[in-house]
Amino acid sequence: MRAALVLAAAAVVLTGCAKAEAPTATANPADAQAQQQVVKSPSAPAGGGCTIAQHGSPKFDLKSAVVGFSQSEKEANPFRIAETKSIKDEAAKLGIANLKVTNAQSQFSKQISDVQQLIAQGAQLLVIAPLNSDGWEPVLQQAAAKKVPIITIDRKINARHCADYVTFIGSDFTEQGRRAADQMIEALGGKGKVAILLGAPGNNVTTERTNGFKEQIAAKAPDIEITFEQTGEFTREKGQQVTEQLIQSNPDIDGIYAENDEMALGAVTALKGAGKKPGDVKIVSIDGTRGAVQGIVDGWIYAVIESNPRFGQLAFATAQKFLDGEPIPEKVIIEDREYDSANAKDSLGQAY
Ligand code: GZL
Repeated sequence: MRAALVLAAAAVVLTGCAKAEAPTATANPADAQAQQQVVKSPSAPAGGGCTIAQHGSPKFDLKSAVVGFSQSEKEANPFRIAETKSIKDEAAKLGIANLKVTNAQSQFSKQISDVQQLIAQGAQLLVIAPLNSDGWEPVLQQAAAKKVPIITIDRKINARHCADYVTFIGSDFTEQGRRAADQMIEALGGKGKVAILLGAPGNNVTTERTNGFKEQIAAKAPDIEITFEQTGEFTREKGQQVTEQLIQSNPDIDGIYAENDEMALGAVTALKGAGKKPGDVKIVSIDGTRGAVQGIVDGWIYAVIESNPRFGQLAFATAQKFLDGEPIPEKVIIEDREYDSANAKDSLGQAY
């Protein structure tokens, strides 16, 4: 049942229909809601998508294939832990016995060499969670020479659809920024001074989350002023450090937009250290980790926009459709849920 549902979802995605709701059954009912992936596909690209014939990859049986998964950041961040688990769990469910997993420990040069090694070890399919959007040429050339298909998840790479990568599966990060802005506008009643804890530079996630937030604030809340922005590099330690500086330089700050939960939780630690009380500064964040959703329950965080890391089912279903000769769209967008004071307590189980 589940496999059929997931493939059905992928089929809907692959044929470019507007939207599919594919509640996928899972072994663990508690995960059922969390793993429900609502996928919608933008209109299929003019070329009708990427087929295995166009790509040039040989056909192979996914179950007996060597599959390489390249994770980007160290697994201190629950987003990364959940993402890697999702890939491993789905590979196990599908009986893919030869999954090779690497972790670049947040070092881009290591991620490049990790993937080059996976190719040298005979990977027939690569699933990559890219740390950066640029600098992939050496890997792309090596993969193309061996006709190894690449599926990118989570972040985009600046490369050619089909010639370099089969598809990108991830969230609409600009929309996440807009939704975070809507929550911040509500939290501040439409006016006040806001700081942005920017994500790490060099990837589309930071760029799009920032642009989406700023566009929405400009369009909907002219009385909200963005008076501070600095990267917290998506880490808790840096998020705390930057917020400690922020409190000193901008003691009248009303709100903090953290571009991921790890930085938001670092900010909470800094606010506590400065003697602030829950709600003194309104924090809106993105990811949907358990710690941040608990922060809503405790009053320290106002709202969290989910960035769904559970790519496993869709990544392998999309790979199978590719191997079956179906055209694969340039991107497959997963919809994200939202947490606020109204649902946080009851939804903790869906957080990761
Ligand atoms: C989003 C992902 C981001 C997460 C952060 O898809 O790339 O990177 O939101 C992580 O937690 O650092």
